[in-house]
Amino acid sequence: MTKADLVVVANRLPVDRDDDSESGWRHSPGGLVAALEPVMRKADGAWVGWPGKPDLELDPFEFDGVQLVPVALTAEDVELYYEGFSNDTIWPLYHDVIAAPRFRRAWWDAYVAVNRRFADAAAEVAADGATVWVQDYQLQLVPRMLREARPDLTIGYFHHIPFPAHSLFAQLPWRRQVLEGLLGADVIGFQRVADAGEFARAVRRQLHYETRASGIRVPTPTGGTRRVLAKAFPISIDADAYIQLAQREDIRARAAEIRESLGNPRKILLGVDRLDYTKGIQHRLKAFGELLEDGRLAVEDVTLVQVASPSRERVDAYVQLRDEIELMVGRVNGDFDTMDHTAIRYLHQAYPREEMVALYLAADVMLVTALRDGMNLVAKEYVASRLDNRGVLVLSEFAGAADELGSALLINPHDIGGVKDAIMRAVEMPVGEQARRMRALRRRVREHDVEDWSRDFLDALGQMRAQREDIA
Ligand code: GDG
Repeated sequence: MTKADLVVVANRLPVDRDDDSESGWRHSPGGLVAALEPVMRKADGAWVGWPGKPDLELDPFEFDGVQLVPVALTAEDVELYYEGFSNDTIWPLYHDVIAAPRFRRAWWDAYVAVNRRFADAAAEVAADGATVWVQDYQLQLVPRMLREARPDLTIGYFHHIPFPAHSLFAQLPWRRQVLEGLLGADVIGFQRVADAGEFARAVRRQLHYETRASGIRVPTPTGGTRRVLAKAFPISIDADAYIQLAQREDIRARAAEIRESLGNPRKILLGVDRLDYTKGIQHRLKAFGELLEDGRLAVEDVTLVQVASPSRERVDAYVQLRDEIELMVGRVNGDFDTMDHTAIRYLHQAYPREEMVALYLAADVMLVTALRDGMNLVAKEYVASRLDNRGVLVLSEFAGAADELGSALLINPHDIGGVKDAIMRAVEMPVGEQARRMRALRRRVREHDVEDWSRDFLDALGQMRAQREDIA
């Protein structure tokens, strides 16, 4: 195996199985892959991750100039480490306990064992003095495991989801181990300034380490201290890619076709989410249903398109959520549909990116009503696609994106009355105001895209390395 100077460690490899292609693999869509691939190619990079199917044992292979290092997971690992501890303990706990987290010791044991496997794979492929960048909540123990195995490495970790308030985090039976795991990194990146603040607070309360601004002093085994940087690096999208898609004639034609097929309503509202209880889909449906009931909106004039792409379908809370959402959609449509018009066009499906952009172009109002969300890239994708500066973004203040996208109509999704008023304001907003707001939103997304994000993070890591070398 060739050793790599830059190693990304993520739960998933950046590829999906594709039996029709020559290599048997294709790129999985997503901004992270797009952002990191150019840097990875330049740096002789390697990517450590799970290939996405249980019990698949594969040797490392090269794909499009990047070395991929598969980590095998058994069906039991998937159940305990991934569906269990990652998605039924950490995910609900870190999203403000919107669903009840379940604490199972067997899940934790599997989480430790699988994190160890990822750390071992990364330690093996990393060249002497390499940089390793660990991604997200499935792998919170990897930074420390790696540091112990390979003190020569510079280690970064980026947390894509929120970090909770200490009163919630404190519920976790393994809270100290998780904090120690993360503190193995030199740089710990969060989406929002508030997330970094909550992390520092948890470190002070649980471990009694000294924290100052973004710096944390972590004791070393030799009796000294090591400085860890914990700060916000808000993630973004590949804005140019969305701009290019939004310019394509076929995609623009498809947007017109979508409007046509909905009966050319005066206004189209859009929601695009993984079907997840953090996204506030029910709050959105409730607000929209009440507006129809109140007569403030009429089904002939307005349609809500809700794409809820299938997600985590083997976790109980998601099965229940799907039932609840589909019941609500059925009720609203049953009450308000006519032969010619539908209130909610609900799609429990995943679409190619081209179709998503066509939907963004077709939508007059984008509804992002997350109850808690690390960032929410959909909000940024909508904004980037609106080349004509028309359209209105309604955005939850509980999504990380709200820190940057202050020109959206910001809402508290729990305040249904407030959500209804914001929807009305969006539907009735004069084009001048739409343009003013959209221009500001687009400027922010274009000026801070995902390439800037990865460069900022890797620069911070580089500085930490330089400081360490200075001291040594
Ligand atoms: C996590 C954090 C943070 C969705 N349905 C389809 C589809 N998508 C794409 C969207 C967007 C992505 O998936 C979803 O990203 P989000 O940011 O909205 O949400 P999470 O999946 O929860 O992501 C989040 C993110 O990590 C990055 O750090 O922002 O807070 O929870 O790109 O467009 N794409 C396609 N078909 C679909 O049906 N092609």
